[in-house]
Amino acid sequence: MMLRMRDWVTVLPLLLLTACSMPSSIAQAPPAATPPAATPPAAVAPEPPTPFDLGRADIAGWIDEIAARHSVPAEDLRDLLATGRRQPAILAAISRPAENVMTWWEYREKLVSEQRIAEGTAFWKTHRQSLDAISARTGVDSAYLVAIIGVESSYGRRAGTWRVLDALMTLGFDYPRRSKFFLAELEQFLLLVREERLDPATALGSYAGAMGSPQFMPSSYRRLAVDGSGDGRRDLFTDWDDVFSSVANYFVASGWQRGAQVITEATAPEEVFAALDRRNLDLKDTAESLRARGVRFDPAVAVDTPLILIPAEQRDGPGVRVGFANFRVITRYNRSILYAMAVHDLADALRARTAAAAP
Ligand SMILES: [Ca+2]
Repeated sequence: MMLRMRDWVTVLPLLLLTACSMPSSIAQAPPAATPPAATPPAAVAPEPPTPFDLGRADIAGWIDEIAARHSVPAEDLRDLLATGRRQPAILAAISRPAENVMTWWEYREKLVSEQRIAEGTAFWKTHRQSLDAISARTGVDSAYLVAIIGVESSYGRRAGTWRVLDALMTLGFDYPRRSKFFLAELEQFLLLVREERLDPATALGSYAGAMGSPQFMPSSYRRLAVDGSGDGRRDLFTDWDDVFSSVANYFVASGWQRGAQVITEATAPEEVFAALDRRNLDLKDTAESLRARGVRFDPAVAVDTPLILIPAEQRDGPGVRVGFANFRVITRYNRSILYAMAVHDLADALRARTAAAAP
């Protein structure tokens, strides 16, 4: 994920959700978010960053455990972790309650903005050769690769300004509610640093520790990033071939179907809309079961096609859309139906703009 903290500090659910493989308790939090504008000034300035007390029993125990598990000297681990800083501003941000949950049309206006479409069209043009090659190889349309990077980091411009080491240590050691998750990611980060020869002093990311323009958490980075440029390293910070290949690989690993639909527009009776489970991310319906409830959409969709009925409020009232298996794939990248719809709509807008500009 994503987005400079100062712009998005109130959009916490979005930031967290974008962390690729967040656990389901976070993943199924109400879809993002609060309006990104107007963060009230903090009443009290956050405390300054400080080193961690590595002698603290839980921290010392964790270091010994990790050292033993990966056969590294505990002293080396302590030397590295001694450079980490506890960032109270991260704790303040992650603890801030989400306020108004955005409706789909509000969310869409924020994420599928004219600026993001214009920048994405230019970005696509710049990287066309690489995107086309990776798309042909993997079956993931270039428009979706560009859209993911556009939503995650504004095409790499906003990939995060926190040191990943600080973020993961702060949340792992001092945010009990998600400690287990973030300590697991810290462990993954330490392994990643070693494997990919990253510099932990300078590796930057979101305040939840997501890295590079596609905003991979360390576990996703280790599991799913690929070396698209063939130089023997997986570099999601500066190597666009690696970035595009890795996002495509994430999609493929989540079940992306080449050339298949993502979303189709639909209408539904009011009571069907009202009864929708907004947290559902699974293909619980089929074309047949939806039609039986009065949902109307493309009659060409075969009766046994697995589908999800998606709430999509419009400015003027209720709205629904129907998602296919590829829609579900996008929610694996970030477990939010609003996010997945925004990626799809941005991809559509980028395709339309790019086609219109073609000679
Ligand atoms: Ca590479």
